[in-house]
Amino acid sequence: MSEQDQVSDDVVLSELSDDDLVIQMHDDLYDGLADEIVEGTNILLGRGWAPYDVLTKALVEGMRIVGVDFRDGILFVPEVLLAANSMKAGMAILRPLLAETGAPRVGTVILGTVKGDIHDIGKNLVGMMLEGAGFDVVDIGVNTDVDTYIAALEEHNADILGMSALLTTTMGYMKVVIDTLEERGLRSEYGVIVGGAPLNENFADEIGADAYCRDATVAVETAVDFMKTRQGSAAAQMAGS
Ligand code: B1M
Repeated sequence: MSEQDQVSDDVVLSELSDDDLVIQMHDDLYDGLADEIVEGTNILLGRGWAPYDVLTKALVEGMRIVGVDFRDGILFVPEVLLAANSMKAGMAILRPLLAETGAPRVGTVILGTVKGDIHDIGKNLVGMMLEGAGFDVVDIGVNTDVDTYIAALEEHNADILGMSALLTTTMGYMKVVIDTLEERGLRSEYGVIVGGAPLNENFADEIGADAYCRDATVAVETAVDFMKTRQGSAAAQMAGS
């Protein structure tokens, strides 16, 4: 047993104050301790925390810290994978809670990480939040090529295409997808939202997306606004016909 495991074993999560527990969860995420993340998530929920707060304050913030040390060469891929799996274990508990708002169904979103890219935590989080806001979300996974995106849009009669990219080397693929939609005369059928850490507003404009979404909350707001506009123009068309 490593020294780190020993220290972790000595900590009784349920005896920590909320603030200390959140800090401990950041450490446990960093150390890739999925069981502890599950336990901490359940404790915070049991203390009345809103699922969204557990997600953002304990899990997303923990992952942000992991990202900094990954960038600085302190953590490497195997450790980051363990951290990611721990994060997913916590997210699995939160997912049904975030989805069960009873919101009416508002539209269908196809969600995927672009070709060449296997980062899926941000995408999954966006999917969870969209489901919670009443969207049907069809998650087509990672490393998604243009034909897979378009087949899913058509098969599910979708309203919105959501693309995620975490690498500067893969974000350009979003333009391939949008250009192909244009070429096939399909672009106006769908709203296209894009997100991921290396993106920004300018990039989204340049590739012809409808919106860049900084985070999952903005993705939900943007998707809801898009559906309102779409339903408004459909109603206006019907009134005019
Ligand atoms: Co990777 N990785 N990674 N990685 N990884 C980054 C992205 C990196 C910034 C790390 C770093 O150097 N600091 C760096 C990219 C550098 C660059 O491109 N400039 C990097 C690298 C280099 C790599 C590899 C190339 C490393 C290697 O192999 N040498 C490799 C690439 C693999 C590939 O994809 N082909 C790789 C691999 C991995 C792991 C497999 C180990 C793991 C992924 C596990 C998984 O996802 N299942 C991993 C992880 C975990 C990260 C970091 C540490 C964390 C990403 C994350 O999950 N963040 C990341 C560092 C960082 O981002 N700071 C890093 C938490 C998540 C909640 O945030 O995904 O940003 P995020 O999502 C946010 C917003 O961006 C937004 O909403 C979310 C939250 O609200 N958002 C959307 C995201 N998608 C959206 C879509 C929307 C709307 C909003 O609409 C559709």
